[in-house]
Amino acid sequence: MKHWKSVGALVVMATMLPGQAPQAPDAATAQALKKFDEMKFGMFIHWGLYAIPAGEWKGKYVRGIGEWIMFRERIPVAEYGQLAKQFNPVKFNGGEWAQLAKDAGMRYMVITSKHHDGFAMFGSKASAYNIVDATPFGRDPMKELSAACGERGLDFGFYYSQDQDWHEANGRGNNWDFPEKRNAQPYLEGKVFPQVREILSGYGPLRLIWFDTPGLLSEQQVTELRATVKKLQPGCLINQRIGHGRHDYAQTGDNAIPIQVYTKDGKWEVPATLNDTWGYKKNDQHWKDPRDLISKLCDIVSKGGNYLLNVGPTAEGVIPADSQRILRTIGQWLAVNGEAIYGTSPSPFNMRDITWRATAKPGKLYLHILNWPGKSLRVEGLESQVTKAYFLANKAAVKFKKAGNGYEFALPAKGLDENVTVLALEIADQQAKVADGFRADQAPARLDLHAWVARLQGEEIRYDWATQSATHLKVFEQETNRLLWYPYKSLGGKYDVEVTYSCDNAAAGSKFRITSGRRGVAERSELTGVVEGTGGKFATKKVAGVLTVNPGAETINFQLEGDDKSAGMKISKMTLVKRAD
Ligand code: H79
Repeated sequence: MKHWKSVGALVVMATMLPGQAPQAPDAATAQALKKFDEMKFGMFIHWGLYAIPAGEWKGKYVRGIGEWIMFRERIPVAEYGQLAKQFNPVKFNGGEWAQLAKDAGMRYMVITSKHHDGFAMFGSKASAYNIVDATPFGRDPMKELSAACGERGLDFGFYYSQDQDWHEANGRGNNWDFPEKRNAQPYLEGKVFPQVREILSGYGPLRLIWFDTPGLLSEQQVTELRATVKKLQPGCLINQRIGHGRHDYAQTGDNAIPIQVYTKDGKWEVPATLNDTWGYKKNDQHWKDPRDLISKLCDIVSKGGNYLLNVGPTAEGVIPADSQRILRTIGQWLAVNGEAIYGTSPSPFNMRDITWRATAKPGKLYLHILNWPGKSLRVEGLESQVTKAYFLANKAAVKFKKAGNGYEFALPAKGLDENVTVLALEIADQQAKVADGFRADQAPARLDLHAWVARLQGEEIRYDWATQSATHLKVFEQETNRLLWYPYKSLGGKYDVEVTYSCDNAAAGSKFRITSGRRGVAERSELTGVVEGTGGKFATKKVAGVLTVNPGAETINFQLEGDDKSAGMKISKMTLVKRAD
């Protein structure tokens, strides 16, 4: 089991924010980036042979993300490859998938042309291990999909796993069939470069290519990979996970949202799941709440990012009904409130509470009210003169007055939308003026790290808006659930830490650990303690000790250790209070 950890650590480090600056864009790339920035919302599709076992192998449930089943079960190539003979997605209809994306308000689609299992989901001359040559289906679904997207005005792109390929002796990852030392170069020349040329040639203009888990390729190899893409389609954007800083735009970790507006290093995107898997798993019914997803869309866009939400179609070629339901709910919200999402710029404000987020257009601000504050909304630090305020949902005018160093808006007792209500403001400046201390890049001295903006790592852990806390914290044998925050760049120094949580007295006693920094790095700072019972009510408790946050620390983590009692804890937020010393 030990190798899991080392693989995991490597993968995680390669996918962390903030990463290196992107390549300086040429004209074609700059134009593509502008379009990509305006789109904000896309559909990710993980579809491959792993949809057949769908999270079960030899009658046994397999934990974790479904498309990793070959790796986790150490399935030999000869055995896994047999799945191809069964792959016959007769219900596949590219037009339906593209229409779903359209109905969801998504503006682009990214689908797995080849995942880590090495199986090409397109007709490939470079490797017979592909959907046209190795399955009874015998069709190239990617042709149909790219055409269906084109017809509906959706941009199209491919995911391609460049370094990990468990089907190949010289691909990374499969050490059960291929224990000998790998040599990546023949694999790159024999499979990766030819296949990348194929997907860039046969499927129309690609908005982007999405590489993943860069791992161990050399700078020279990655440079060559980039050149292979740009030679065929100069305007095809390359994501950060190509490695070595050879990207056009950045990624956060999977399901990870940074807590601050994050624009200095260029465009970025959050890849995320609707349940706990990318590839289809028949037993994963841990669907995320549309309200949470809509709120996260607002949050991400307010910070300058795009949201790439995943569906995992079945082996028959059907997108699960729950995924469709969730996406259509988001689409209905966007049909009313899209003006506050598409083509907007990031919030000029920093993120000091959970109540609202903002996006901007020239002369306008959109306040996305996530957590209804009651009869009035205070917006502190807004110095521009507001000339008009109204809800996007009904265009009804909203009364407001100057208050403190900002404004106060009079609200009805309840929101207009059960998810997020958007309040549009017209302001006298093209760009909102914001007071010192409230601007996007300025971390407040008392910083609430809400569980809502944490990356929730592990199966089943969820944010629950009703209690405003992360629930279902469990300690699994291998993968402890964790909450992880990506700190402000301006954060640094010594902090007192408070935790707001609830725990039944009977469930108390689990150990917790709070860390700042990076695993295995000397400047890592750590606090530990024992979860005390709170009688099931939310309470704020100060943690003993002082947390040191080094500027540039990658993450701040909260995790439980020890025993199953931890399942009784609900965590609402962690607060960092800057110390004078
Ligand atoms: O394509 C999706 C994932 O398959 C891919 N990125 C998204 C977009 C991805 N590659 N690596 N990872 C995600 C990190 C995976 C870590 C884990 Fe494991 C896989 C945790 C559990 C299974 C490897 C095996 C590390 C621990 C056990």
